[in-house]
Amino acid sequence: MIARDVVVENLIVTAVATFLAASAANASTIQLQPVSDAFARLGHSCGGIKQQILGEGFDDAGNVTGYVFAATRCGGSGKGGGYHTTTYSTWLAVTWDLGGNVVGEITGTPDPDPSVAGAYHSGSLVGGANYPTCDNATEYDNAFTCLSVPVFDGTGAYSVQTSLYVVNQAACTASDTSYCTYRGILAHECGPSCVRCGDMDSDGAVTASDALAALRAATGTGTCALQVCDVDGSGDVSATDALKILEYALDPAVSMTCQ
Ligand SMILES: [Ca+2]
Ligand SMILES: [Ca+2]
Repeated sequence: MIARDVVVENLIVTAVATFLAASAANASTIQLQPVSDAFARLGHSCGGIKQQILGEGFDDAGNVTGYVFAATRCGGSGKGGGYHTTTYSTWLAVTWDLGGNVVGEITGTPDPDPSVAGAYHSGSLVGGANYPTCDNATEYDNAFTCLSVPVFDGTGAYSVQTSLYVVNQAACTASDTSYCTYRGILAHECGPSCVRCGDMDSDGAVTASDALAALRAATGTGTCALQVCDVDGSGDVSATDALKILEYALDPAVSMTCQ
């Protein structure tokens, strides 16, 4: 068995060297969907309804919570031949399932401004502390995207955040978001408290790096919890587990069984 493990180990080291550079975390992300009946909520639809979608967090049932700001601008001839537009808008408190589909909505509550989900308007600068990826240095920067700090659910496997795309910073304000676009983003990944079978480094993906870490644990130069690295359920961590992790990294159809 020792000789076999040496062979397996050599195989893994060679394969790791080959595939390590190509390995990367691959958390999947989807967008939270707009509400389908915004027209009914607004009572008007003139030239389309724009929806700002802001992710907030998770409820006790594990569904995603957030807000949608729906608005439509209606133009018309005013008295005396002048032209004016009327904007009809409403806030919706929305719940989405983990597929990003709307599963519940309440109109008009609690009338938040966009800062509720991390958007922050400080004077003429858009972004702020809740959007750490903003790199707009001056009020004259335009056409940039920021991401809010992700909020994880109780399992640490899902996170929601808001992306903010600013078209015109000067025109994008808390009261007029015509020149900004907010989108709720739901990611399926491993956060700090997430334990995934084979994902030794908890980065949300099983890669050759995890196989190498498991190999180190198997050879006594590292440690790894059984529920993460004993992927064949044998009760210990061996080079066989490392090989299986590597096989899974290359082909997710390979089955792993952690306790
Ligand atoms: Ca990993
Ligand atoms: Ca094992």
